[in-house]
Amino acid sequence: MFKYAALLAFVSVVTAQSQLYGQCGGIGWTGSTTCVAGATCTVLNDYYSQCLPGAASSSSTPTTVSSSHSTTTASSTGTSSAPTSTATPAAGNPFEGYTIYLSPYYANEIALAAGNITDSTLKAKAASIANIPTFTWLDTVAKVPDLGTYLADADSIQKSTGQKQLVQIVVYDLPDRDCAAKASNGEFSIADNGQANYFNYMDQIVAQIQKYPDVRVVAVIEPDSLANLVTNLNVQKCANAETTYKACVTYALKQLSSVGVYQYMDAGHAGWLGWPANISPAATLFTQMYQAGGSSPFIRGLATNVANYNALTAASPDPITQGNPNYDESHYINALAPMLASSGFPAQFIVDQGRSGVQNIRQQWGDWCNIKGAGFGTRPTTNTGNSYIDSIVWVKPGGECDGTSNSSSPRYDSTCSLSDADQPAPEAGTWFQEYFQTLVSKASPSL
Ligand code: RCB
Repeated sequence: MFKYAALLAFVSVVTAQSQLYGQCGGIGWTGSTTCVAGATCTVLNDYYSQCLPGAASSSSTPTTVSSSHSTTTASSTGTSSAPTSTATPAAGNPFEGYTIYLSPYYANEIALAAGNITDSTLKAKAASIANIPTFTWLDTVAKVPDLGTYLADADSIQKSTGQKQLVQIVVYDLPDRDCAAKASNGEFSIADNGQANYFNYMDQIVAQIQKYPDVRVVAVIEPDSLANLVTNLNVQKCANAETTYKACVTYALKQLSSVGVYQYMDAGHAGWLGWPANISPAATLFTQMYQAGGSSPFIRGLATNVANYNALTAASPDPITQGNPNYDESHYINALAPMLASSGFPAQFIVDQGRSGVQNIRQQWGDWCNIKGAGFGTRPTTNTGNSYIDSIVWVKPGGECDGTSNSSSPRYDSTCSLSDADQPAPEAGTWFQEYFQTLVSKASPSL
């Protein structure tokens, strides 16, 4: 009882003054309109005032600032502005009210793939995938200029149709990438200037984004990286990469926040960090990274199930999940979100369902490579039925391979030769036609 009273007292202190970076005003806001010492309540837009670092405010009148990220200025001049820490965050779900830009790269892959199918029914279903938004993986520095092309395209679509455009990217080029596996090892190595190369990669991304301040960008940050730091520090390559991964992810969070990119750090999946032994250390690490990134409101939360196969809500637990109460992504998120919130990270989630249409197809939960019999899953939607989840998304572009089954390849990972892995499989990221056709034919809901 005493503890409860003490908690109530604590809560009333917290709600009396908003925390640094907390909300302190805006249409519909019913909470505190003053900020803790050292912060000033600042109007960012009609819907969101925020406690930003600065002279303490004793008044409840928010200070108005003009943002260098102003839509009017940018669209009338067409010029780019320098990165700024005053980019305007919109309150709420960044997906609401936006049309997701369709990746021309994926559309081209789909067009080629459909062209190779003779059965007319399957061909039509395959072709329809080009209209379902996926993320663009910036998995090499050479792909960064493509982002500029897409942003320019999205900008012009937005201007001609009046529909606000959202471009989805995956930032995926850490040095010593995929440290616990081999199939997706990347172009940079820590021993060979990797951190500086990564910072340069990030600077190039930011330079593209700041040219198009009217286009919204949502980014998934570095799949597998932080999850590997939770569970795989016994792997030498991961232990060696820990400091560099943290420095690079921090740099990404700060730089992308400075140009107003809404970010979701990759958080593995229920069958990785959802295990009881893993979830608390995971929450601690994600909160640390959020804070290292300046607790920016643009660090919106976490992405789960990227390139994996778990259900959002399983009809019944897959037998391979036995022993884990978090047997699907909903259970994982519902367990993780309050842990993060209580440590100061008000995380929201996006969940990859691109290849989750068929369940109970794996031998082990840790199997991740080209799982046989997978089908495309629930289409991207903000109608998620879970207030922690901003959107169901398709992060992994279905049809792109997870890893080669050729044991003589330098990036061969034996996971890709397991009995539940589809074979023969080409190199990670390249097109896997037979796999794609199965995803189409087994899609659930059907195409
Ligand atoms: C990555 O692989 C696997 O999770 C847990 O231990 C247990 N119990 C690839 O590396 C992921 O499923 C492990 O801690 C703890 O109480 C990437 O290349 C697997 O998905 C946990 O670490 C308790 O009974 C690829 O892109 C992940 C392990 C109990 C990515 O997957 C792998 O970890 C889990 O077991 C039982 C795509 O998702 C990395 O090591 C497996 O169930 C187990």
